[in-house]
Amino acid sequence: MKTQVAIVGGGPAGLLLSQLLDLSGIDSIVIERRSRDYVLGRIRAGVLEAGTVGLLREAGVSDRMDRDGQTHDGFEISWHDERLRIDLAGMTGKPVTVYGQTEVTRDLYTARDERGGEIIHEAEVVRIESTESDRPIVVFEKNGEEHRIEARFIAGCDGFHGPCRRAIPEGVRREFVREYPFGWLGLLSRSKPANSELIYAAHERGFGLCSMRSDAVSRYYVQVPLTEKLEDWPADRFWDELKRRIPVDVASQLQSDGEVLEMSVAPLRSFVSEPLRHGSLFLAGDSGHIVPPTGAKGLNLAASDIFYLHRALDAFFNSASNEGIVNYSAKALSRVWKSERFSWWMTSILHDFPEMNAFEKRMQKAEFDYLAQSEAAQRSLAENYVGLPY
Ligand code: RFL
Ligand code: PHB
Repeated sequence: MKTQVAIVGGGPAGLLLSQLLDLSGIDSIVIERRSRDYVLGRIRAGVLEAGTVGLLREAGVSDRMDRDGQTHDGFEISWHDERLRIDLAGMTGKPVTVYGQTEVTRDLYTARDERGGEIIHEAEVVRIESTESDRPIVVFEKNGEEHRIEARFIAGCDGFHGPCRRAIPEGVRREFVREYPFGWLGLLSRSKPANSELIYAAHERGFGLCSMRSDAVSRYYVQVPLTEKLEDWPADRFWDELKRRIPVDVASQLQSDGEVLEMSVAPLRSFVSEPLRHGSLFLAGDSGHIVPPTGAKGLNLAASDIFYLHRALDAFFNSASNEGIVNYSAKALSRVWKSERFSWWMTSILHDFPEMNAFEKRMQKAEFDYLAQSEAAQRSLAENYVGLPY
């Protein structure tokens, strides 16, 4: 098989890249390890920055998002029963859009089908060869047989556990990691959201988040120790714990009798791998970096990587310019590191860290009080939450 760009991974990053390339007249093949149903069964991010929304519109996949997505002009942070609203639209002129990653991915699959895009499912990439040449090769296994794709470029959109990052030689690659000693236990429920806007709740018992997917589907999270097992958390225990961490007037609005659609635990991690290009291989999205979900940045960073990568490949194939290719890693990393900082900071001020002493606990409360009193601090938070410019 031959193509211009071989894309490893059919998550949001890989699918969005294949769609944008197609619109620029560039061929690609997407290779995805899982089935389509499996990919669409994963419940992940829910908040889209205005830049991501703009890119999805450019990709021609925005009809459902523009119809069903919720525009949020603000969100709240709480400390026990004290509530603070961050006026995103008032401070930045931009809202965020609440529309689930599952729906984004579904819209991208539909668009790829309509344009006859090639996506090979249940095909596991096992090796990447000749990345330092201009004829790199992707080797994948499907139905017990090995296949090869020869391409001009390879886009590693294969998530944190995929093989592409490891194809960059160890002497070249540098990894930066911060692991957090807790995870988020999430619950998706068929119920009216407890509040019309998101609430990030800091509490001595640990962090809690009230989010949503629509007027009829809510998404909640509680911080849990990494040792915690899903089977130890029947829904009743989850609701009890969440209610203790969120402001009492919000807890009174919580509908805990709706059907539970999904529960899962995700570890929290900050991670960056540098560089994001080696020869003809690019990394984009979670394959190159991970943020803890507290800033709602994971999916949005995947989108900004794809923005830069699409522009670079379009200039290469359609205008014979190498510049975007050469600059991709530095440009993408510059935005990645700022989102890493924001996600790390949000995580640090809102969670209960087991190793924190009394002084550090007071520092967290002081951060909250400063935010509550300072418009400058709120503006900085708002600017980061709606997304820094591309
Ligand atoms: P994805 O979505 O992980 O997609 C990568 C795809 O690559 C495939 N793959 C392979 N394909 C072929 N051959 C191989 N050898 C392969 N190895 C892997 C995988 O099957 C997969 O389909 O990465 P992408 O496209 O970069 O998108 C990034 C986002 O998915 C991610 O940043 C966010 O979802 C992160 N994230 C969250 N972000 C938020 O903003 N809010 C959240 O609440 C939130 N929850 C989450 C999350 C990520 C999670 N992960 C990665 C475990 C919850 C979880 C559980
Ligand atoms: C979600 O709705 O899943 C969600 C929202 C905001 C976050 C993280 C997750 O910061």
